[in-house]
Parts: sequence; structure tokens; C-alpha cells
Amino acid sequence: MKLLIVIVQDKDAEALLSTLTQKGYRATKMASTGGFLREGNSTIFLGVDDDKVEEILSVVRERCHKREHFINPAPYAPSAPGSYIPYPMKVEIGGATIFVAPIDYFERV
Ligand code: 2BA
Repeated sequence: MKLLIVIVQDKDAEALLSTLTQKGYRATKMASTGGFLREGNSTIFLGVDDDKVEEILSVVRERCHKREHFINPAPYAPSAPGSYIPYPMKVEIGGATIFVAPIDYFERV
């Protein structure tokens, strides 16, 4: 058995969860925050048999999309007026960050 931890953009979370639950998978969605952008994203946990991992990865690849995001980097220290021009920086987010970990023990009581 494996634990899949899938970090996705909020915009993709509903469609992903709907597809997974329609296919009969049990999943838990938690609200999370990206350490770099400090913006909300969603983390989905799934405990599944080994032979289901590939199907789930295919669903994630299908449902989660890359998007470009622009951020304004802040200056490290205050500087003289006009001496710092904050050029927007382009960041490409997602489609998804996926971790697959082995599960030693699982029980539903
Ligand atoms: P964030 O940490 O908010 O990162 C959002 C996007 O910013 C990243 O997209 C990446 O394109 C960029 N980014 C992150 N750290 C960077 C850095 N040090 N320098 C330049 N650009 C950087 P993704 O890679 O698609 O990641 C989306 C979200 O997935 C992340 O949100 C974070 O919540 C999670 N994540 C990604 N890699 C992770 C990891 N190795 N461990 C834990 N969480 C991870």
C-alpha cells in the first residue's frame, strides 16, 4: 500500500477530488500554504493499493494544469527613492507536486 501526497493549486482541487471519488478512491483534502509564494494551495492525501498508483497519477496529470504567476520581489533593505525598480518575476506553478510513500500499517476502525 502507498500514501500519495498531492499538492495542487486550489483551482484544480475540486475537479481532481470529484474525479478521484467518482472512481471510488478515498481521499482527504487539506488546506495548505506554499512556502515560497505564501499563497493557499490544497494537499490531497490518498491511501491506495500499489496497483492503483499509476491510475491516480494519470488522473492528476489530466486534471492539474501549469499556470504562470507573477510576483513582485521586495527589496531586502530600504533604498533611496527611484533606486529600486521591482521587476515582476515569472513563476510557473504546478500542475502538481506528488510524493509517493510506502505505508507500513493501515487500519480503518
Ligand atoms: P510554493 O512553495 O508557494 O511554490 C510555488 C512555485 O514557486 C513553485 O511551483 C515553483 O515554480 C516556484 N518556486 C518555489 N520555490 C522556489 C525557489 N526557491 N526559487 C524559485 N522559484 C521557486 P511548484 O514547484 O509547482 O510548487 C507548487 C507548490 O508545491 C509549492 O508552493 C509548495 O507548496 C509545494 N511543493 C513543491 N515542491 C515541494 C517540496 N519539495 N516539498 C514540499 N512541498 C513542495
